[in-house]
Amino acid sequence: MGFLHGKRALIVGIASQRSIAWGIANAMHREGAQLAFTYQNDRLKSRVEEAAQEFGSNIVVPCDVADDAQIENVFKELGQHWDGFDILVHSVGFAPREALQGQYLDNLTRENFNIAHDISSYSLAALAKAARPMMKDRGSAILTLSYLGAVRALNNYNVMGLAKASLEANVRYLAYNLGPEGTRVNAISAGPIKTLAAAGIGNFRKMLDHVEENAPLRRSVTIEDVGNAAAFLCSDLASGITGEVTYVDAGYSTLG
Ligand code: 0WD
Repeated sequence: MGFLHGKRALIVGIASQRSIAWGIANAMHREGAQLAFTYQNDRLKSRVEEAAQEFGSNIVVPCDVADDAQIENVFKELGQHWDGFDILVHSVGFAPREALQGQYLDNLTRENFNIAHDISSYSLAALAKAARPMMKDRGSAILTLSYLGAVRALNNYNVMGLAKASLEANVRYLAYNLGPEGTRVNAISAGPIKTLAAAGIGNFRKMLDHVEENAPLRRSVTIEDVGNAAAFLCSDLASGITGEVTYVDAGYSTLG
């Protein structure tokens, strides 16, 4: 029996089979969790429906996290299938493409700043707030995805680094707020992985090569590496861990 047997998980953020959320869904499914999914827009709907089918689920709900009404609706619809659930995976991030090229100040605008923080950080708290009644008092877990650019100034990551710093603070405040009702909140800071979102970051290939040559494990990480760590962090095996950022990056962040 898998270590997530009997758990129900909502996965937000599948865009393709390369998505980190796909790796997480795969590991959680393997460990016995029942899954539900959201998709951002009609362009991604059929892909997410395929994912759901592959993971034995028929719960697929629209959710653009920029839209409050859609966030409310997710849990209304989910409530028609489940009376409660145990795991919320937030694997969503976005900044306008031009903000992720060149120097930080080159393409910094109030609008780019707001979009990056809204989609990449605020959405975690908004989803946690809307999910709260269905997750409380059952030993639930919330997980989000961060990146090293939250704590170090990195080439091209720019305003997204600020948004990830906000996201990591969000994890600590949510953990403090929701801890008394038994809900844990954690982040995984993943090493670079070639996904759709990553393709938007300037010189991504160079970053990946650098990690593969220098990380202690001399490789980059995969969505399977991240998926397995996510499954653990959202399981009862991690019952004493909350408010943490766990690095799944082949050790890269430990280098001086
Ligand atoms: O190297 C990487 N790939 C890393 C990614 C290293 C460390 C962290 N991360 C983070 C990302 O910042 C993000 O928070 O992991 C998370 C997942 O990213 P991913 O798996 O790399 O990217 P992708 O497969 O593109 O999924 C992100 C998805 C979006 O995809 P597109 O490509 O269409 O932007 O986030 C979703 C969307 O499906 N998304 C939204 N979902 C709902 N509402 C929204 C939105 N407004 N915007 C983006």
